[in-house]
Amino acid sequence: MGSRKATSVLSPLLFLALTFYAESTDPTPGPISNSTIACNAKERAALLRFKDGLIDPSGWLSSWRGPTCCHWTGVTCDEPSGHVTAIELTSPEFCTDYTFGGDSSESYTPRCLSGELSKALLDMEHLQYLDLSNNNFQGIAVPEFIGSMKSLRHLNLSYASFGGFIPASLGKLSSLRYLDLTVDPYSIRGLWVSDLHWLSGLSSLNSLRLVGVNLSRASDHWFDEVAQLSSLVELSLFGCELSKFPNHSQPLNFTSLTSVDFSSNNFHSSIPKWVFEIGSLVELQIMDANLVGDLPAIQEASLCNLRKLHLAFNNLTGNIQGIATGLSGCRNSSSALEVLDLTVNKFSGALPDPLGFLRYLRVLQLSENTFSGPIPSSLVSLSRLEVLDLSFNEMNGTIPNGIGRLSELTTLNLFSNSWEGNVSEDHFHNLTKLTGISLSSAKLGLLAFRVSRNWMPVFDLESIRFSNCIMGPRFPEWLKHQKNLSTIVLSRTEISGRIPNWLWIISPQIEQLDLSGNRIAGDLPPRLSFGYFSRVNLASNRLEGPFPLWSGVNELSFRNNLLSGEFPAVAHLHLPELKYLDVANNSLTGKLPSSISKLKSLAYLDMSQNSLSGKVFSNWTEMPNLKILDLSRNNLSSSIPGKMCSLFPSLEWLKLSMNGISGRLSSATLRCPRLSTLDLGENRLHGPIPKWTLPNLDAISELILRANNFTGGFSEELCHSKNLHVLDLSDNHLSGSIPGCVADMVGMKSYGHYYQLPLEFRSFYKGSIELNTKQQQMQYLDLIPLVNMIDLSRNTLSGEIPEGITRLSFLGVLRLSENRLSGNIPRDLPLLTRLETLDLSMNRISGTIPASMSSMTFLVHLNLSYNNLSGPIPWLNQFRTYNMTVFEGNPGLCGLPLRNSCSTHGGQEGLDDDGARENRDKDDRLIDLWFYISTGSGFFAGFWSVCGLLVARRSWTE
Ligand SMILES: *C1O[C@H](CO)[C@@H](O)[C@H](O)[C@H]1NC(C)=O
Ligand SMILES: *[C@@H]1O[C@H](CO)[C@@H](O)[C@H](O)[C@H]1NC(C)=O
Ligand SMILES: *[C@@H]1O[C@H](CO)[C@@H](O)[C@H](O)[C@H]1NC(C)=O
Ligand SMILES: *[C@@H]1O[C@H](CO)[C@@H](O)[C@H](O)[C@H]1NC(C)=O
Repeated sequence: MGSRKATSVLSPLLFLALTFYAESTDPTPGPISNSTIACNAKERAALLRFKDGLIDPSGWLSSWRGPTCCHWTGVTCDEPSGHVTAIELTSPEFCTDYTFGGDSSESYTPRCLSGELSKALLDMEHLQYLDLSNNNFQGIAVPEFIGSMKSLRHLNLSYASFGGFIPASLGKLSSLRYLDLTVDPYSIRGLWVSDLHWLSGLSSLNSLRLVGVNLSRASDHWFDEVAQLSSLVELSLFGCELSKFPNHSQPLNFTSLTSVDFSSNNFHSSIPKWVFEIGSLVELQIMDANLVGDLPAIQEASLCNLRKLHLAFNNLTGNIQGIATGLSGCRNSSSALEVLDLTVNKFSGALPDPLGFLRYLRVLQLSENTFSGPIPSSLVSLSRLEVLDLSFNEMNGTIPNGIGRLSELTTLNLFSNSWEGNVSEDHFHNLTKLTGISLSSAKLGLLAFRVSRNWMPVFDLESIRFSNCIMGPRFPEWLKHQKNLSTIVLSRTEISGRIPNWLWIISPQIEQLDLSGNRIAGDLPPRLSFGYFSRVNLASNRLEGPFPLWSGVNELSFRNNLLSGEFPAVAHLHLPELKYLDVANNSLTGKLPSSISKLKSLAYLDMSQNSLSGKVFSNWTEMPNLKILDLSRNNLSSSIPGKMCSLFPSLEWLKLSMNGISGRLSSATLRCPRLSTLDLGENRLHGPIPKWTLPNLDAISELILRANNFTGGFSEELCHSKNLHVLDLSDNHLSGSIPGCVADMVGMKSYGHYYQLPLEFRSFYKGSIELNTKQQQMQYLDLIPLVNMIDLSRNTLSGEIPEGITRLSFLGVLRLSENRLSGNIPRDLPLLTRLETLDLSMNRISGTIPASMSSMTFLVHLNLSYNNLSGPIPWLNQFRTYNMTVFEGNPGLCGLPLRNSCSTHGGQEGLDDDGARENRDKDDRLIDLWFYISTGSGFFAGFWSVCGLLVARRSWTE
């Protein structure tokens, strides 16, 4: 899980890591050492004018006075001529825009230059080296005249907040070896080019760094220009908004290009062949660049100099045989490869055996691809390997115990594959440097971790993550000797019994503890302190006793345990950091203390399925951050206060179903601006359903008021909600007719804009709602968005079913049973091609069953019983799967599966007048049409793609 989370924040970090890394590989020598010669008078005057143009609040250039200008800070002269050859004023501080004007609490003034660059620089005709990096020139342009500084060999204006267009005059600097115009990614300034033709003038350039410069206007030709720089050693075009990765057919003239970085662009294409034809490459990085497709064919021994290959965070496909080929056949019988990082791509196939011949390999990161097959046995001969990450793939087989010989290994990540067999002490024999290990298999029972009880491992772990791997029944004793543990994940490992005391003793160093899904029993220590902002998940065990007060914890789950007693009224004094609390399905009793609302950081609170009582929200204070609140299935009473939305201004998900909540619902209750899921089902609310108003009307996507005592009519505003896709008003006393405006419910016309739990909660628990979508109540988790349903059953609605309901093209469930509806079944019902459940039973519906309904091949659950339907049952397709209970109680119906056949049934022949024949012809045409459409789209494929997905979690009513 951790590694998945990390990916979303990676890009900016990557940027920093990479650019700072690049900082240390300057191939040009720095300024020549200082001397005691007197400086040239003209150049001394020029330096003073240059200084005058600068703003220097810290007095950094205070040494710039007196005659010996060669001794001034940052100035270097040539011996014996006294010409100024170098100005190096790179700030050692953070001078970026966001530190400027930031906290100015201290009197300390950082050494940061701003102001302007004086033309006086032109008077230093021997200046070879100019470095003004890390200052803040507040968006001034790179001056045009720099192009006339003919002697310049080294120009570094990186991280200095220059802005605007880069002048093409830079192309006149024919002696330039080093050019760095890197833009600070956090700066509000930006640098652009209108084209890159000027690059061709820089024929001596060794190092080109345009990190963060917007090259989008040069995107079509950028490589043509770059390809002419045949002396390049280093090229970094990280984050340059390049959108083309061109093919290039002419032979490339690079002979010394060793380092290339094209990361963080948006190529949306495959890697062109030429990239792997640069035989001099030592380091190649193209991460997070929207690369797609297979790798190009790579010639044998073409990557023999390559030490680092980073292609992580793309969508590359195919196998990695080509890379293995390019790395093989090298002289000295080994490639130089040290780092191979293909994390987060779509590479597939088995890992090629030759991977094991890369004897310099230190880092092998292949996680989050779809590699399959076993770990190649050759891998265990990579004696320099420090990081092996194969997690989140589809690999299988046993884990070779030769891994235990990889004595340099610090990180071994084998999480989330389909491993099987046993992992034993042998697997760790020589891993003295191991600090992190993760291991899990696809399902419990395939993989076991078996070590002797008194095993003393040779390593000292900081992090262990085991899941779906049998380690129990005893709690692993050997962990006791691991003194630096901060992450302990042993979920679904068949551990039972009590948690040993030593684990609680190290709680202050724990950042993550996950023992969920075991059979751990016993009481918990009432007081502990965990590491600050730690995450503790003990869900689905057999833990007992009162709710403990563990400080430092940020995320806490005791879901599915046996905790009892009252929720402590002092919790907020001990758990002020708590953001996530899940105590659902325990045995908490007593009044829910109003002081729980003093847990001001709470964003997620689930206390459903306990026996909590008391008046709901009585005396609660505002909980500004609460987004998700589930108190369903308790014994809470009283009415919902009108100020609920001001108590929870951030509320998105509210579930209070199955309590004893009574009273009327005030319209103020419905004005939470972000509330998208509201489940108040199975309470004792009464009175009319209040008028819905904006903005909540547009936010609401799931509304469940089932099984209360609501009266009055269907609230027509609901027809105009933009997102409502689950509407359950069943089992109330609603009367009147179903308004024709239901035809306008846009939420029922697509799957799509639906509520999802905020990202930060998704790894923990997915909010669920219970719905009567089939014959029974089902619990829906992440599939809620695929359920579009209207349930108005068990009310006293009358009138006809509005014909417009057939325009709700994505409706999956329509239940109108047990009302007083009359009229006919809408003739265009087959337009509802996704309807899975239709229940019209126990109404007064008359007329015939439209024969076209037999084309509704998705319709799995149908109930038409106890109405006044008549005529023949269209015994075709899906209808042949229905049994007689679907049709019973309609005395006028005939034919299979009922016993009364149509020919013997009185009045059946009477249908054969002209009007009826016309109707039947129309129906037959519809059958043809709909049958064609439904078979054309593949009945079974379609059926399983929707219904198969909808296989929801076991119904709690079972
Ligand atoms: C350069 O000259 C200054 C002034 O004489 C002196 O303080 C400094 O140590 C010298 N630096 C080197 C590297 O010789
Ligand atoms: C490589 O050099 C040759 C000869 O100088 C030149 O004709 C060719 O265009 C160069 N290739 C590239 C890609 O610039
Ligand atoms: C891969 O492609 C999908 C679909 O186009 C896109 O959503 C995703 O962001 C891409 N992933 C990467 C790492 O580029
Ligand atoms: C691994 O999976 C492949 C299919 O991907 C299968 O053919 C092979 O038998 C599996 N091997 C083991 C050891 O389960």
